[in-house]
Amino acid sequence: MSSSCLSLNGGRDLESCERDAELRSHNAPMPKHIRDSYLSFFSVRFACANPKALAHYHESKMGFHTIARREMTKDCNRGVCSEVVGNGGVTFEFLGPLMPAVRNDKFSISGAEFEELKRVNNFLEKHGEGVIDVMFEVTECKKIYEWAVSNGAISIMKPTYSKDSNGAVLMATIHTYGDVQHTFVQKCEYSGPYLPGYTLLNNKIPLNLDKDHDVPFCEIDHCVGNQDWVQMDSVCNFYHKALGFHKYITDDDYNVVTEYSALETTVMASENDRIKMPITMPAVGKRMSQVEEYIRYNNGPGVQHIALRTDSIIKTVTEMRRRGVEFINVSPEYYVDLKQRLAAYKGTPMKESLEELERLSILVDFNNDGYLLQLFVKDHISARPTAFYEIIQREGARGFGGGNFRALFESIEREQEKRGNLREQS
Ligand code: TYF
Ligand code: FE
Repeated sequence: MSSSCLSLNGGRDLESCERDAELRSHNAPMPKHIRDSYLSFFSVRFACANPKALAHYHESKMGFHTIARREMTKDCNRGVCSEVVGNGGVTFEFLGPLMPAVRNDKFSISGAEFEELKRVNNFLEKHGEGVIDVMFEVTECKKIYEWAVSNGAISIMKPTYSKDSNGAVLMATIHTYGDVQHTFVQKCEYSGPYLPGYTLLNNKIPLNLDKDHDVPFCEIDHCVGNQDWVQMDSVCNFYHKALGFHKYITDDDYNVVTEYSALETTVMASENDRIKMPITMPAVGKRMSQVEEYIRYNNGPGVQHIALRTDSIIKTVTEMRRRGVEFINVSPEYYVDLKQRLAAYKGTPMKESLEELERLSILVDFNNDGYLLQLFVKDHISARPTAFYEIIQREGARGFGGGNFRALFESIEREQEKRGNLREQS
């Protein structure tokens, strides 16, 4: 039995793990034509108590607009309702349970709807509000699903068509770390704004939006998954064997910072590198790592941050700050040090002024490929100190901000300390 089966078996018995192991294709990598069928992130689904409230937060603070919703109707959407918001190429869906997951003949609800209701309720009870499904757009849903399941992935939904007047979509869902899922979405000449079966909304004019006040985002850049002490290798193996992802190599040296924040990261990516899923694990250090704090409050592994890529971070951050969003601030010495480091930098010239970046507390990292600008939202998405957003602009650099890790993690620790969750380890 492989270790990925051990840690990701969702409590299954040995026998069913062994059956899967037999099906597993003798260590061969996923064939290239299947690996090539991953296109990009499609959407991220959150489990939450009140989808309209979370959608409103994203509209008012982050410039999203509501594009669709799943409403309770006579004959469908009886278990979970949702709000779908978008900004540029970023799409989020907020799922909220319509009732407790207790079978009751008074409610007419289909088997599949009841299963989804159970998953959302279970997620909320165990983890609070957070990311339940990271969805990928693909061109070969069935092939990816079948490869994944025969290489150890636990199925949640086998490939299933759904359609409406805008066309059809083929979707399948598997289980990944914690209680997080991946759904593979294959559009079959589908022209609607999200998925079949949703009520489409035309209110493309979000709150406060005139041209000078938008919050530009392009796409989801990466989604980081926090693991607990033993699962790192098995999770990375799972992304490689079952999903056909590869290890994405960058210059970032996560080990340099273990003294401060005690974590280790391996970035797993799709063939075209457009889907990046860094996998992070706590490491032994002097202090309680931010990953440990997450694991404790999330009650296990889960998605820790979602990085949203923008092509004008100054505009995005200025507007988010104007709307009242607070960001993690690094110490002023960071910019003294940065100026010295930049003086020796011969790469891509920076379009942005350092004064403005400093005023907005934006972090800068650079190497031979180019530079990147990044910043982290201070408040978490839910009540718990768990998931949060990163804002990132890439100008050639393909890393994750390695040069900022030390200053960033020290700032994150200051916030952790305020919560009473930073202890010296003995
Ligand atoms: O994605 C990254 O690697 C960077 C840095 O808990 C980072 O955004 C890594 C771990 C973490 C916070 C930030
Ligand atoms: Fe990140």
